[in-house]
Amino acid sequence: MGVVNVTPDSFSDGGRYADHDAAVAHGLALAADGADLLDVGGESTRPGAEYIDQVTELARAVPVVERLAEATDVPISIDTRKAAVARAALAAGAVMVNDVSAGRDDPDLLGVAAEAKAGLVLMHMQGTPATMQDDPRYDDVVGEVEAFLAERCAAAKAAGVPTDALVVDPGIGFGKRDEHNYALLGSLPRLTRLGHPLLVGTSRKGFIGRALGLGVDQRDEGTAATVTWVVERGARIVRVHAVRTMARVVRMTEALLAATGPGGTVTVNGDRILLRGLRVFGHHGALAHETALGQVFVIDLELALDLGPAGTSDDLAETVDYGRLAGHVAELVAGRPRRLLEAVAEDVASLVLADGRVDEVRVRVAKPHAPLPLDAAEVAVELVRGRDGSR
Ligand code: PMM
Repeated sequence: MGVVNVTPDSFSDGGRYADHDAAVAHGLALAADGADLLDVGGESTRPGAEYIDQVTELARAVPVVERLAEATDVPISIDTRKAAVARAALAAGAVMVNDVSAGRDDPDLLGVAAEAKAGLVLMHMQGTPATMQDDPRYDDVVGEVEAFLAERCAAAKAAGVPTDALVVDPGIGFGKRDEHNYALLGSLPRLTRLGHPLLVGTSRKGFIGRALGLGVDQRDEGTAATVTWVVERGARIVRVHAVRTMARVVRMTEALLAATGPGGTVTVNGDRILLRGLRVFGHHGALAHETALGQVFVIDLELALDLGPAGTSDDLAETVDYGRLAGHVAELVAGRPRRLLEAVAEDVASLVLADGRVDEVRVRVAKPHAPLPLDAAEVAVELVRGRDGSR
């Protein structure tokens, strides 16, 4: 997805394409450079940017959409938070709406996308562009972004947008500190499990500038590193400024993936074997009566591995036999007493990863009858371990 900003103040190419002729020429150049999508925006959403009125945004973006739609077959998306702008751009030839507010700023936008049978990008943002970088805070950024995107997908579906029209985006740099951006970039496979194509926009953003100590016009190599990273982890669309360079980076990353399969700790295709609610009697605990009397532990497992070979061959030998695995885990948990649930979970993770086909495992160990001073529904620990020892 190539960026065509028709704004005087966008952080990267702001001002240069403010004029319609120049924006159209830039869009056509991006199309020639290999863009699969052109994202036309008339409102800057860079940190600190002020809200602009509908009339200005319409006047900036819609003529550019119209002229690009006439001049190229590359599909066009409209980057807007306003239903009226989305409606006019769709009428002018756009086929997708990219809403950085995910339908919250103008709830009519969801209905507009539904009616036009358009694609719809729902992005996470904490706050608004004017204030989002003031003091972003999260308890669990990945969990919160995941829950937000799931909720916005449900809202879009309720407004009539078909499931297969939805694209989700973690909103890199939108109400996020660097640590939040990195946490999200490290957890993209989890977001792919929402079941919608994942769009990621890292191009020339501030966290790259801070990592390299470089200004906005010198961040394309840093952007290239992030593009490889996100494609390997399941992103289907990357929103970039330097289309020719990044199209090559994507093609090379895809060639590597095709030849070698996904590396690292996580299967890029999101394949999983789930084993939930395995109840085992064991003697783990920090208290003497727990070790003496024992109690029930409930284990949930999620294994990331490529299920393609077994799916094709229909041969159990090509995959993890979950029946056998359940037996081995039950034996382990019923065996050596451990003081902490963390240690039990770590033991189980090591056992699962002993099968070299498993790229990553999520282990959850719950103690339904934990001796707690207060009334609590459940106590559990959960950890994720990768084949290469990553956490
Ligand atoms: N980033 C910008 C603008 N629009 N839309 C989506 N879906 N995702 C993004 O990451 C995103 C976006 C900011 O970059 P710009 O000012 O260069 O357009």
